[in-house]
Amino acid sequence: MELTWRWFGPKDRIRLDELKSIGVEGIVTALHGIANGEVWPEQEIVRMRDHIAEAGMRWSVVESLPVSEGIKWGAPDRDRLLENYRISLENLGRAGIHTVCYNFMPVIDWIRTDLSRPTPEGNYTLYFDKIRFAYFDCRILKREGAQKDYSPEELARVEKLAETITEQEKNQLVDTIIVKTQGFINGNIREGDRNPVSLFRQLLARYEGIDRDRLRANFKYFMEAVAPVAEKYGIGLCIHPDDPPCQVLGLPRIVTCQDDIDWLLKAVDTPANGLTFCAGSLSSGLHNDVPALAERYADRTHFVHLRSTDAFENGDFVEAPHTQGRGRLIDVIRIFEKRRPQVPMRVDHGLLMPDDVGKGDNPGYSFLGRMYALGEVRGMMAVVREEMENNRI
Ligand code: DNO
Repeated sequence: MELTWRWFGPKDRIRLDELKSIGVEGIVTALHGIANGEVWPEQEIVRMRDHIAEAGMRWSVVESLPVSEGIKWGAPDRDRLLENYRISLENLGRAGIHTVCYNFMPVIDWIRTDLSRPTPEGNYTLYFDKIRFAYFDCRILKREGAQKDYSPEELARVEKLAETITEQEKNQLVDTIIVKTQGFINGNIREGDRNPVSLFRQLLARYEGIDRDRLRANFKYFMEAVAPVAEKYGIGLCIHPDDPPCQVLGLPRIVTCQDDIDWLLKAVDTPANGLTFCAGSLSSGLHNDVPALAERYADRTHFVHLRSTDAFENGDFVEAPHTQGRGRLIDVIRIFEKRRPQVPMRVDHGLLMPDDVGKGDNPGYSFLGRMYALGEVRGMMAVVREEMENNRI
C-alpha cells in the first residue's frame, strides 16, 4: 500500500518536509478554505498539487470533497449542488488526482464524547461513551422522541449522570460532539459559531421524514449524477463508513454494515463507486467482522484507513493501539498488500502523546501519536511482505 498522511494544508503546524522524512509517500488533503457546495477551482487544485510535489510527494487522495447537506436530504436546489460537485471532480481529474473520499452521514460526521481520555501509559485517546451521548441527546438537545432510542437501563444511567454532571462538563460535551470533531473536516458547525446547539437542531429538522430508504434513494441519485464524470477521468470515489456504524440522533445512516455496503456498491455498479475501507469505523460496530469485510470489498476499495477500536457490549468504544483491538489490522494489511498493493493507506487517529499536548492539532491528528502508529503499521507491513516473499501467505 502507498503510505499516505492526512495533512490539513499550509496552516497545518506539521510540515511537509517532516512528513517526507518519516517515509510518507503521498498526501491526503482537501481545499479546506472552500465552503461546502462551492466549486473547487482548477488553479487552486493545481497550486496545492504542485506545492506537495515540490516537497517530493504527491497529492494522492482528496479527503474530503464534501457532499452538501442539500444533496443528502434532497433539497430543491440539489441539481445545482450536484453540478458544482461534477465540476470540482472534473477539475480534480484534469489535475491528475484520482482518489476522492467523501461521506454520506447526515448532519454529523464522526462522533466522540471525550477527546482526551487518559491511557495507563500517560497518553490520551478518543472515547465514545454511550450514556454521555444519550445525555447530550435527551437532556441537552432535548430531541423529541429521543428516549425511544435508549433502553430503560440506559435512561436510568442518564438520570444518574444528570445528578452529578457539572456545567463545565455539559459545555465540553457539546463542544466535543458537535464543534471540535466537526469544524476541521468542513462539517456543518465550525469553531466560533454562536449557539451551536440551536444551529444543530435546525440541521436535524431538515431530516424529518427522511428515513433510510429516502437517504439511500438520495445516495443513488447523487452517485448516478457524479459517476459518469468520475469514470471519464478515472477517478475512484470512495465513501467513508459511518462512525460509529449505527443510527444516531434519529438520523438515518446507510454505511454501517455488510448489507449496507453491498447495497450501495450495487446501486451504481461501477468501479468509480468505491469504498474507503476505514477499519476503525467498521470495527466499532460489534456486528462487523473487519477482515471478512476487507476480503469482500478489496476490489472496490480505493483508500484504506488503518486504525482499530475496542468496542463494548454497553455501546462504548475507544481507539485501540494499531496493533490490537477489533480492527485486526495485521489481517487487513495481509489482504490489501496481497490484493491491492498500490492502494493509498493512511493511519488514522493517533494517540495524543505527552509532547503532542497543547500543540493545537485537530483531535485524533497529533504528530507523534500518528507517527508512532505509522511505525507500528510499517512494522506489520514489513512482516506481511516478508510472508509474501517466502510464499507463506
Ligand atoms: C475523522 C474522519 C472523517 C472522514 C470523513 C470522510 O477523523 O475519518 O471525518 O474524514 O467522514 O468524508
